[in-house]
Amino acid sequence: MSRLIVVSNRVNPPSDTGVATAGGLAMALAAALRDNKGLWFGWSGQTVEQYTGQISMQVVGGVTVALLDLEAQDQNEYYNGYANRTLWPLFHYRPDLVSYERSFDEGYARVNTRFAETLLPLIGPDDVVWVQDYHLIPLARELRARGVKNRIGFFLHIPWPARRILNTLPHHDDLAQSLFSYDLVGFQTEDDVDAFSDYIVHDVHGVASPDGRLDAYGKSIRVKAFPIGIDAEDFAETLKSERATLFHRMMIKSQRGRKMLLGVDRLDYSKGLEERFNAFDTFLSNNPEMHEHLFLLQIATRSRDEVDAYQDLRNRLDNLSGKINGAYSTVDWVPLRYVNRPYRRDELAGIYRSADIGLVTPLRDGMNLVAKEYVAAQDPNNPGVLVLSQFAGAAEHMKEALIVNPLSREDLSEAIHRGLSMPLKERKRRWEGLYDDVKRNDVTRWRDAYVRELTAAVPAEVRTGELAET
Ligand code: ADQ
Repeated sequence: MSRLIVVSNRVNPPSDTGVATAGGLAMALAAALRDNKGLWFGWSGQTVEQYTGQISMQVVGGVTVALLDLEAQDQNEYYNGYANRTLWPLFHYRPDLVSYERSFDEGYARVNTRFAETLLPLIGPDDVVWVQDYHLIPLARELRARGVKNRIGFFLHIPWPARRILNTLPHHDDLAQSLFSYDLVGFQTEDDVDAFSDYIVHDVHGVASPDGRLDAYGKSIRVKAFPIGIDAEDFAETLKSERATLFHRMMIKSQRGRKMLLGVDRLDYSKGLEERFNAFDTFLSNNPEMHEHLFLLQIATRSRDEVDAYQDLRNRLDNLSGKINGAYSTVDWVPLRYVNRPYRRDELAGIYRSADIGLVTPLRDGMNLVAKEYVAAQDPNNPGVLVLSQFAGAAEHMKEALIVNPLSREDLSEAIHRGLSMPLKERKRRWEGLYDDVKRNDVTRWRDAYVRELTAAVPAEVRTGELAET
């Protein structure tokens, strides 16, 4: 029987005690690895003075994990550098925030080589390797160069950019070419598949077939959208937990009859937080009669603090929230509650449930699981309204949300107004459609669909042979 090996930058299976803090993705991957005695390989998150290539194997929550330590230079150039200062902003359509240095490129290549060298001896003849996300795009090429013939798949959790954006990256062709060492390349949405095909067809003169194959660089790969979901069943259980109930009650009490708008995001410029605050400001300015009847709770947990763009954003949001509260607060009312501390999954579930409007308004997002969690947390008899950015991958199928352009303050402000005055019947109708999708297209379905497709893929060797014959 073939074994699954998952490779990702960080490895975080839920420990027996830490289930409440683990995300749905980690739980779904961990379940698959437990089921077929698989392996999860990645960076330990630790740096050492001198790289040794030693891996430490441990069993966490029933999952075997193999962890590699990197050097501080690797962390700076590969993780903080190429992954988070170059690829992340570029793939989120922010070329203005991209920094590119040759040392980042070198660090990215070096770490991918280190991953390949240390993973190589762990791969058995029938194993299937599944690589996650933008940190590790060239990994399959490195493994192939070392003779690995196994099926190797890749899934990109973030958007694939339009080709004119990708063109601004030095050596973009090399990055795209490295994806042709995989058997299956999975994206979040049809839009991402189209953007990648468009680049391959127009910039590389490759050929796209209607059955989802892309031929280029003398190779043929399968490309497909696999929209990720949440673990809806587990989320429903979490919602019933004591802690979720406690948080729900606490929020209702603290609302004192006021409507609550809610945002939950990592503090990241792709999430559209500034635009959301500005739209809320516009809403308050245009609707003075609503003052004191509602507030916005924004939970934005700090992330990637080492990167300047994140510190700048944090400063701007601190200013903006202060400005809004200074302008509108009364002795008895604060319109914007802006919170930077993280919350556990069960706590979040209770908070989501008490929100009348879920504001999910990223400027770009691969999928956005917060939108799905918000829907899953609602009371079917009195559901809240999801306001969703047209630029979130989730908008491709969550059509019953109020879809907005987050770049327009007026659009967003009007959507808030519409959500607040939406009759119960319409709220229920929209929510039922959304919840049906969240339940059906959950993370287990995503994982199983991907692994099934990868396991069935024709191995690279055979395909390349066929191409050479034609
Ligand atoms: P993220 O950019 O992290 O993920 P998202 O999908 O919104 O974005 O959130 C992932 C998880 O983090 C959710 O389960 C959410 O509950 C949790 N989370 C977010 N903000 C939080 C906060 N302030 N406090 C506590 N928990 C918080 C990347 C891509 C997404 C894609 C996912 C999965 O950027 O587009 O949906 O991977 O593929």
